[in-house]
Amino acid sequence: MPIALITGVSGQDGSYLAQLLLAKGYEVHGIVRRSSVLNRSRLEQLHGANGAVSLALHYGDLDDPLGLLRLIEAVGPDEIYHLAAQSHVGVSFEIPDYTSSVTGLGTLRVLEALRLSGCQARFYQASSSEMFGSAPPPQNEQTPFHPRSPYGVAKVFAYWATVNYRESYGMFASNGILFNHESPRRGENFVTRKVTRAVASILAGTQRELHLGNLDAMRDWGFAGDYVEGMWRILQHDQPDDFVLATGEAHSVRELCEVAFSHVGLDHEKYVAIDPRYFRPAEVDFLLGDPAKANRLLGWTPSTTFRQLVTTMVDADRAELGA
Ligand code: NAP
Ligand code: F7E
Repeated sequence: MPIALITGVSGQDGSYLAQLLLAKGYEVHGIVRRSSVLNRSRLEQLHGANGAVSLALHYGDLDDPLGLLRLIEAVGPDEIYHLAAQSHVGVSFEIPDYTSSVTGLGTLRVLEALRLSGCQARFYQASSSEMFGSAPPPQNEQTPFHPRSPYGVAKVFAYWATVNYRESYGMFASNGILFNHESPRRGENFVTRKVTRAVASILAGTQRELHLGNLDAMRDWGFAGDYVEGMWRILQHDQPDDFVLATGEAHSVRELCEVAFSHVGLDHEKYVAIDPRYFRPAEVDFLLGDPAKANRLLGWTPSTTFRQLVTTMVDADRAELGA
C-alpha cells in the first residue's frame, strides 16, 4: 500500500486529495497545525460509519523545520503533496512577511527536510497561476512569471526551490501550476464562495447586500475535485516535471455574480455594491490557462463547466443555510 503525506490536509484541496488517495488505496497521513478550536470540518467527509477517521493526522507547522523532518522520518512516505500555505492573495498584502515565510520558505523547509531524511518520496509543490500575474493570457509552462502580490512572489520562490532541488539533488520534485479551483469547501473569503454564500444568505433573509471589489477581473475557474486528480497524475508521471492545470476558459467576477444570482431568480445588480476595501494594491487582471501539456502527457482534462461549478456551490450553500 503506497503511503502519502499531505501538508495542508485541512484545507480545500487537502480534503479532496485525502479522499481521492484513500479511495485509491493509499495509507494517507496529513499534517495539521494546532489551533484553539479544532479546524477539521472539511475532513468530516472522511469519517467512517463508526465516526473513525480513516487518515492519520499529525501536528506540524511549516514554521517548524525540525518537526517536518521528524514527521517525514516517522511516516516514510512514497509521495508528499505540499499544499499548506497562507493562500489568500488579498491578505498577503496585509501580512507579507508571514506569507513569505509560510508560503515561500515553508516549501524550502519541506524540501530540505525531505533531502536530509534520505527518504526517496516524490514531491508535489502547489504552485499557482498567481505567479504569472500581469503576463498576458493565455499562460502556459513557458510564460515568464510577473507576480503582483506578496503571495505571488512567495509562490515564485517556492516554484524555483522545487526546480532547484530537482536539478541539484536529482529529487523527483514537480510543480503543479494550478489556476483557480473552487468547490463548496472553498474558504468563505475567496470570491466564488463569498458570492455563492451571499446568494444563500440573501435568500435566507440574513443578508441584504454583497460588497465586492474589482468586478472586471478575469479568472479561469475550475472544480477542485478535478484538480486533485491532476496533482496525483503529476506524481505518477515517469519523470518529474512542471504542469499547468486549468480549464482554458475565463470569466469575469461580474459574470460569476450573474450566474450565481440568476440561478435562484435574482438580479445581481440589485444586490452587489462596490466596496474599495476589497481592491488590492496591485491586481491580476486576466488569468487564462492553457492545459495542453497536462492533457497530452497526463491525459488530464477538467470535467466541470463554469456554470455547473457555480450553481453547485450555490445549491450547497442553500442546503447548508436551509435557504
Ligand atoms: P486553503 O484552503 O487555504 O488551505 C491551506 C492549508 O494550509 C490549510 O490546511 C491550512 O491549515 C494550512 N496551513 C496554513 N498555514 C500553515 C502553517 N503555517 N503550517 C501548516 N499548515 C498551514 O488552500 P487551498 O485552496 O486548499 O490550496 C491548497 C494549496 O494550493 C495552497 O498552497 C494554495 O496556495 C495553492 N493553490 C490554490 C489554488 C486554488 O485556486 N485553490 C490555486 C493555485 C494554488 P488551517 O486549516 O489550519 O488554516
Ligand atoms: O479573487 C476579485 C479579486 O480571492 C479572485 C487563491 O486560491 O487563486 C486564488 O487567488 C478575483 C481577484 O482568488 C472580491 O480582486 C473582487 O481579482 O477569489 P480570489 P485569487 O486572488 O485569484 C489563485 C490561483 C491562488 O493561488 C490563490 O491561493 O476576485 N474580487 N471582489 C474579490 N476577491 C475576494 N477574495 N473578495 C472580494 O470581495
